Amino acid sequence: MAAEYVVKAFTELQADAGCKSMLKKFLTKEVVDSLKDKKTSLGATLKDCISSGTENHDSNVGVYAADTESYTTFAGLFDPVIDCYHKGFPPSAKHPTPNFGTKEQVDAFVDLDPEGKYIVSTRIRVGRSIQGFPFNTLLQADQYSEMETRLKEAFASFESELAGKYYPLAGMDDATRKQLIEDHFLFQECDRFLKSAGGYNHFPTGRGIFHNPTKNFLIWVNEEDHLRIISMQMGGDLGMVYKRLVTGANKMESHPKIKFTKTDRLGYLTFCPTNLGTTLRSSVHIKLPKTLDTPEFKAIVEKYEMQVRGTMGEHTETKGGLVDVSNKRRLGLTEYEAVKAMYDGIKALIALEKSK
Ligand code: ADP
Ligand code: CIR
Repeated sequence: MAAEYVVKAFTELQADAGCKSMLKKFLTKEVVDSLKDKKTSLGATLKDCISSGTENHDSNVGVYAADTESYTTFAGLFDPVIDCYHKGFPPSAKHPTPNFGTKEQVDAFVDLDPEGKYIVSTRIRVGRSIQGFPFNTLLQADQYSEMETRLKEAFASFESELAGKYYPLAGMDDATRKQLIEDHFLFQECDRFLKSAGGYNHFPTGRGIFHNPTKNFLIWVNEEDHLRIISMQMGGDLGMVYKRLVTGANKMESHPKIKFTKTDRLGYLTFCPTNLGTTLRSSVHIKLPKTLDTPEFKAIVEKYEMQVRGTMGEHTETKGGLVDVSNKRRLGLTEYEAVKAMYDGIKALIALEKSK
């Protein structure tokens, strides 16, 4: 059954001239033949890993790993996708050890927009997966609940600025939920790419959000990844946002009862191959009315390896000249380098806007 699905998916993708996904590009006849009957020890198949791109031909990428082992069992598909998305990460490549930068390097991240004219808000997130659990595709309801219970206990160890409370999604009143989404603090259940990969199985079981009272340090539980650790605030003070993120990520990492999934080659493992390695996305919501989408803007985005999204999240439209600009690469470089590339790129975009 799974093998038939893969063969049919291959034929349909190849026949769709409008489909530009990496899945279409890298799911070759050879890959289909060699991987269609394989299974990981938890029972994940190639079908599980390609269902998103098969059901959504407008995917950019189109694949998700059903479990940790999928990255090796189905390496024939994942390796070229990883190499392509992260702009040069061949099977022989190895992700560097985590490095958030020296004190001097971090102190050099100053406010990118001290006049407050361009940057509305700044956010940095990292994703983490807990050892011993597969990704959404294979997770069962009791596993979601078990992870939630363990994480709730771990969150209790946050102190001072990072201390806060966990709010489960199940039972949250509608008005609170909608307000949290509108203010960019909470995730929604509406990403069809994620849905097709099984991202909303058993929803909202085990899903929730931890945040401090000021809502500048947050942790999403069981959205796309087991954890998304987030630091965010209004304005362009990237240094402050980064320092808070690093403190929070280190605190979680050192918790005696939670071990994160990491490999020598791919760094931290995530559900989507685009997030592997540092798993870090450092973004600003920025207004650039004179230069947005001009060839000069696009050249800077390319040069600093950045990505442009709509401000309500990935795959959303840009509204009123406000866009989300972030680092694109997360694998094959350190956390510090990923933030630095974005920092320099945003500085260049603001300089361009000022010159017009
Ligand atoms: P990610 O992949 O980092 O989780 P998404 O594009 O899916 O990012 O966005 C998740 C949420 O975070 C959305 O509500 C989005 O509006 C919000 N967000 C992302 N970047 C920023 C930012 N710089 N400022 C404010 N909100 C942000
Ligand atoms: C897609 O393939 O478009 C979605 N599964 C999201 C992939 C990750 N993000 C991206 O390429 N920007």
